Amino acid sequence: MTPIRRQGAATDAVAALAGRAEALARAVEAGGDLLDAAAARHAADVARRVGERTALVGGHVVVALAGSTGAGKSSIFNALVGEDVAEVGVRRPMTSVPRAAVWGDDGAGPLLDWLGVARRHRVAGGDPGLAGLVLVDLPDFDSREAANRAEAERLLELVDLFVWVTDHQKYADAVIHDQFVATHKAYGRNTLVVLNHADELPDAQVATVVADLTRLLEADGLADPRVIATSARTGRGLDELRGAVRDVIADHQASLRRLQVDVAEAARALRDGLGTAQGTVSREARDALVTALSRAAGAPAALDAVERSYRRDALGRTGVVFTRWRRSLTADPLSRLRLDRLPGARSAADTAGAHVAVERTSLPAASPAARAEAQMATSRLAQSASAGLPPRWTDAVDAAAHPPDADLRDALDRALGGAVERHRSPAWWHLAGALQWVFAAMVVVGVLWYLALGLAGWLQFALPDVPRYGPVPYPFILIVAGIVFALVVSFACRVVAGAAARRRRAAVSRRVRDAVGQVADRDVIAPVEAVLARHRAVAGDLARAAGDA
Ligand SMILES: Nc1nc2c(ncn2[C@@H]2O[C@H](COP(=O)(O)OP(=O)(O)O)[C@@H](O)[C@H]2O)c(=O)[nH]1
Ligand SMILES: [Mg+2]
Repeated sequence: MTPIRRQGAATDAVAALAGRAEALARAVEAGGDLLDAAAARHAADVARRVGERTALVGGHVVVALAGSTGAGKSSIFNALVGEDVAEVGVRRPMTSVPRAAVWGDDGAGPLLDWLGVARRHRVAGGDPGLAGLVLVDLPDFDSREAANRAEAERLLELVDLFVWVTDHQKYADAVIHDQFVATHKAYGRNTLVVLNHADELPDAQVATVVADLTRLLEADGLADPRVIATSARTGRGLDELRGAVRDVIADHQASLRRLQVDVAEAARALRDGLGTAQGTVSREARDALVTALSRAAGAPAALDAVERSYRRDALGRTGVVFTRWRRSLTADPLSRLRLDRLPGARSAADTAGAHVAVERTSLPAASPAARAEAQMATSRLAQSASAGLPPRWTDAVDAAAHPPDADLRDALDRALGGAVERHRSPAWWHLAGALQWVFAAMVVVGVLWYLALGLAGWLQFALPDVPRYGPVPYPFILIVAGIVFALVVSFACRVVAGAAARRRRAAVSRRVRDAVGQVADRDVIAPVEAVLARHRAVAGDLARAAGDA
């Protein structure tokens, strides 16, 4: 591989890592307070760290010697450096502040600043295979000083390669395994384990302890752990350790791999608390909601009024002329509810858009039962839409599904007012109405005729015979026929009007349903879908950050 191609591959890898870190940052941003707060904070730190670390040029590899007191971290540090730089503790721990040694050309200053390591040593000359190595001697992580432990943990977040240093006395300590090795098991490829103080045991026992330690590391979750037995006193195993570090440096990917794992782990932690959205708002849930909202908005009362008003007008226009006055004694049901907008007139909802002073209808307030039913349909819709999501998200979906009560009531009232309008008068009303006037006129003419005959007789006029059909006089025929025809037409129209009123009710009911459906879509379903879309966006970005998409 030529250096140029390698460089190209490296920039590709950096770009891929940056893309994942961006996806992680986006997920944290989009998820906001719906994510686990601690995991989100950590993820944001990781995303920031990726930017910071990849911006540091120089291709250095940061290797940390970590372990418990007396394991020999500082001694190994000195042995690798080739000078006694770090204090070695005989009885008590000596290292409370991290110390770094840098191999090769300088230029690691910004990196060491970023690591926050102030004590620095430059290794001039030395093994050219180690050029670029930044070796850090960490404070003991079992230190009784909480500050030392915290400092070790802080640096463990930043370094590229972990070298866990232990010895035959402490290698099985739970602290090492549970708190450090196991929690860093995802970085298996960036991990070495050193069993120091090997000179204190016979060779056969060293092999046994290495095997035992390897087993424990596997139990911690490390795949294929590499254990190197060393002695800082005799120099045993140090060449092997140096070789292992050299390999990591030559690989050029250690820092990217560490960050990649950081990003993937942070994404995985967030995904653990994210659940999986099962779907969106179902057709049935929407239908149930629209039905319940229509009822709560007073649609049944409005539709009753539509039907009754139609029938009332039909009978008024087509009924017997002499009995029409009775109808004027009762109010029109649509007017009473202020739903009597004329067809074609712009409705309140059309002009309102938002909150222009809008005429309210006079529909009665929803009954407690209708209101409870609407609440239940809303909650059910939220529940089914948020199935599979953890509580924080289901709460958010539920909140999105419940707009302020008064706003929803207003919107529904406007929707109803816009959907209901007064019927037009169909042609058959006019025809039947005209006929009724003709029949009324026949009756009036017949009656007047008799009155004229009576008056003429009283005044002793000699009159010609009244025309007759057989024995029946014409005025009598006029009166009877007028009444009979009027009753027949009135009855027929009553039958037709009943059916037409039901059809009218059905037509208006569809319009009401559409209008209420629009309110449900805008004020309930769209906000719910928005939360689900937010969940999808977060899940997608986390999958990308974890490298699964
Ligand atoms: N016998 C033996 N003693 C060692 C070895 N490595 C370190 N020591 C001693 O163990 C003590 C603690 O070593 P130190 O490097 O300070 O350990 P640290 O606390 O991990 O930094 C010192 O007295 C060292 O001389 C080793 O491989 N063999
Ligand atoms: Mg030390």
